[in-house]
Amino acid sequence: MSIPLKHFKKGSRKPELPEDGVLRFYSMRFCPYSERAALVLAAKKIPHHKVYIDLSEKPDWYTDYSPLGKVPAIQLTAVTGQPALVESLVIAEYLDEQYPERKLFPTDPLQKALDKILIERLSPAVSAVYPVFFTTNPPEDALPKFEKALDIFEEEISKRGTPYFGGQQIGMVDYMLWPWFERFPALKHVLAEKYELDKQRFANLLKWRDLVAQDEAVRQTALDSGVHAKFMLTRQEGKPNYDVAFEPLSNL
Ligand SMILES: N[C@@H](CCC(=O)N[C@@H](CS)C(=O)NCC(=O)O)C(=O)O
Repeated sequence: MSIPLKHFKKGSRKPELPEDGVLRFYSMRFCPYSERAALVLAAKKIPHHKVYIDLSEKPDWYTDYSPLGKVPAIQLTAVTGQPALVESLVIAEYLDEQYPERKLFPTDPLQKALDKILIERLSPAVSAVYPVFFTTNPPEDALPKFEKALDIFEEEISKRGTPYFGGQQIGMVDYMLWPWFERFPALKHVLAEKYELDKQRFANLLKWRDLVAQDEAVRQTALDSGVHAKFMLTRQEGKPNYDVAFEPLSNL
């Protein structure tokens, strides 16, 4: 049974999925939080069915899985009662513990706590840059604020002295931060003047970004910055088109 490659909208029938005990993943293709869950599923090679939700016209049945109507959600169909989980970090941590073959969070509780704090520290950068992505009239100081908020990530990766925030190998902290770093290069498409992060100011962070971009799970889930920009422009126009993710690249 294949699920149509589209975002399900209000009025659509719930997709009929096989009762095969395979985990069900509810997502929106451009949602960075959903991408976190997608990355963990890919890194751990966890089989799953994927259902995309149109967030501007949500199907009524979606609250059966996510009471607040947010993505991501996963439904554990092999577990009694088939519970659903929401919140990207809750999902990531659950999957890491339930599928421990390739542990992504550090086993040291202190390091794990520090990594979680670092993940949260990206929010000022995200808040600063979102109006540039999604509105036609962002505040003038948006980009300086965005860059200032990224300084701590350059300092941190330099201080850690490892290729990844997670150490010598890619870890949960890298996967949880990545979705936003995948989107930042869309700035060069959505702004009138080409924009790149300063190569000297963010030297180690950009090295990290290039390295993470090569990871297998990242390559499986990532979208090109031009596709992100295309979606952002539809959102700026007030008509988010989630399905642009599935259009051929030549339509860019
Ligand atoms: N804290 C949540 C945030 C999830 C979130 O805000 N998802 C957005 C899409 S990127 C969403 O579902 N928005 C729809 C809504 O809020 O109604 C998480 O980490 O999963």
